[in-house]
Amino acid sequence: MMADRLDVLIVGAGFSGMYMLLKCREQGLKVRVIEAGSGVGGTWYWNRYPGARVDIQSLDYSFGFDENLEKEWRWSERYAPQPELLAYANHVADRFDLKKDISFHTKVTAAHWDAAADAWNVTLDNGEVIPARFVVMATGCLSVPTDVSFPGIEDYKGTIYRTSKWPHGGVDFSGQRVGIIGTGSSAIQSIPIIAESAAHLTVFQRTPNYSTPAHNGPIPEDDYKEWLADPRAFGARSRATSGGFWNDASADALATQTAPDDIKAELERRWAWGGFRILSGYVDQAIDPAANKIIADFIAGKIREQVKDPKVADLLTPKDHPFGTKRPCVDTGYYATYNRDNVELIDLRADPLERFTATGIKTKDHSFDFDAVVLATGFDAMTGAIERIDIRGVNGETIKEHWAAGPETYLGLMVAGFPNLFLITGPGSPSVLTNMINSIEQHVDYVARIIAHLNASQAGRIEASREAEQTWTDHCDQMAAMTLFTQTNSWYMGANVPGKPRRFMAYTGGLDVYTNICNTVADKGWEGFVIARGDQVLHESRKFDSLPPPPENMAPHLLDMAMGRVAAWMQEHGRV
Ligand code: FAD
Ligand code: N01
Repeated sequence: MMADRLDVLIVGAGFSGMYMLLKCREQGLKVRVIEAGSGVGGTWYWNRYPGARVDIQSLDYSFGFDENLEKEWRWSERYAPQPELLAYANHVADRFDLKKDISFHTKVTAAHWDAAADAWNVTLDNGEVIPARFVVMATGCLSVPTDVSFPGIEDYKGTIYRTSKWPHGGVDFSGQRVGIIGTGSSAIQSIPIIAESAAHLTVFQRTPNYSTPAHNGPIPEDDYKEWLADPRAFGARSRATSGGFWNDASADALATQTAPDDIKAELERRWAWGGFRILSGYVDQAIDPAANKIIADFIAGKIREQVKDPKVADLLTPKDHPFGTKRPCVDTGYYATYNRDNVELIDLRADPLERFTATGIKTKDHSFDFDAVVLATGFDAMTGAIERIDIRGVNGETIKEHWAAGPETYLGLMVAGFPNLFLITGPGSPSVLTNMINSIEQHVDYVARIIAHLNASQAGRIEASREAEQTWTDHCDQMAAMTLFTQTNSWYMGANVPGKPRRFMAYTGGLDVYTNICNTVADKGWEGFVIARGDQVLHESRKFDSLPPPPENMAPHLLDMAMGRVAAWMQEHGRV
């Protein structure tokens, strides 16, 4: 069944898809959104597990494109809980009357480029095929759970829940024996709440994570006043940072060159403020292992302070990765939960999980009976949702084939050989290293600008050149190689999915730097892009020349360390 041709087909109705829809409407485009779920909100639609909330303060994690929207919405807490975030998504959808252009309960299964028409033929799981000039993948970076399974799981007679597909009516664990597998952000948020109602909770931990306290509560008075005085300026300040949120970042302080008492005072101040502030006290933390260890040791001390049993505290202390190289967690009462009589921690490194049984889980040394097991086992991040769609570009190559060695993009926005296909917060953009809502707005605004430009110049298509894609991908790889990020088996590196190519997937240069690069590319007349109509090439700029200059203010020893790692990377990848 072939539908009428659209100007733009958007996949996904999370914050990315919703805002993209609005921007397309502003241009009078014929647009439709396809969403697998039955409502808007994406992440906040699916992840309804107990304790789910943002780890970026809500005042920052809000759209900034409409002054009236900002003024009429009030967050009730510093870190909004999932129901409120979902209510916000619905408020945005209703306020701008978005739902009428969204097809819910529908999945995009394929998108094939039709060169003769300068358009995509998009196939849905209901059999419909929709021709669309542009396709926007607003499919989310953390929207597809990993395919994790365990021997014997089909024999288990109790109930299995996934944090990322939580039942809409909630779950009552009162009086139940519950097991939870995983100790990432989802688990760390849900464990304290599940422990309050369950008769007994067993946490299966393979790798401990660093977590800092949210100190959730009312929005801090000072922040609120500042926001009220000028929401525009508040948002602009956030967007001009590397992380897309104001984090009181130090410009040049080095942990290795600061007196221990001063470091302690500074880290205590940041710990007391809560959340991610601890990440941005010292500029050498992300590059110099010695500096990183100072902060990691401080957090280890905080874990010991909170957990009464020293053996449990030790098990909960990360030892295999530098602080910040996995996304740090932000918790409410996580460590103290292990002081409860009804909570136990099982170290899967010492006592590996062997199988599920009819009544629970068998590890090497123990058997456990559970009424319910929660899988908080994570996502096939950044590429998972895109690669699950059969996307075929100009040569019939699939995007999965194009990314066989890891994702390669131009600016995280487009892929060579896949014209008129845009990624929102795709691999190669700052994305998951930032306050996502600000990254989403920047990307959507930019894609809307590209589409407007093409329409104004009566062009049929835009494509990233392979040269520009290669230069950008090398730049992303080199920027990541400077840091400690690449030394850790994280989902950022694709390491949580067996067989997934190992590449640090986000751009580490910061949202501020990245935004400038994107604007320069546009100002220079769409550098790195080929713009055409049918056989006629209207604009051809194959090289990308707008790399940012090397960091100016970096301490010499840090620069040496970072450049040494880049040189090693170049050698290893034959780029010398
Ligand atoms: P999503 O919200 O993931 O939406 C993508 C949508 O696309 C989904 O609804 C999905 O169903 C749909 N979709 C995917 N594939 C298809 C298909 N083939 N066909 C049809 N529909 C499809 N970021 C932060 O900055 N701060 C936070 O505090 C934060 N907390 C998070 C907490 C959790 C539990 C998770 C999982 C992520 C969190 N994130 C956070 C990241 C979060 O994903 C982003 O902030 C943001 O919500 C992403 O919006 P999005 O619209 O790009 O993607
Ligand atoms: O997933 P994760 P998540 N056997 O990948 C374990 C965002 N988010 O859903 O580390 C045993 O972090 C795995 O162990 P290991 C945020 O960006 C934000 O928690 O592989 N264990 C790990 O402990 C976050 O980073 C919030 O050894 C297995 C866990 O499962 C991202 O989403 C809240 C296993 C997975 O942790 C993902 O977080 C929630 C196996 N076979 C999510 N397989 C906020 O706070 C996996 N594990 C805003």
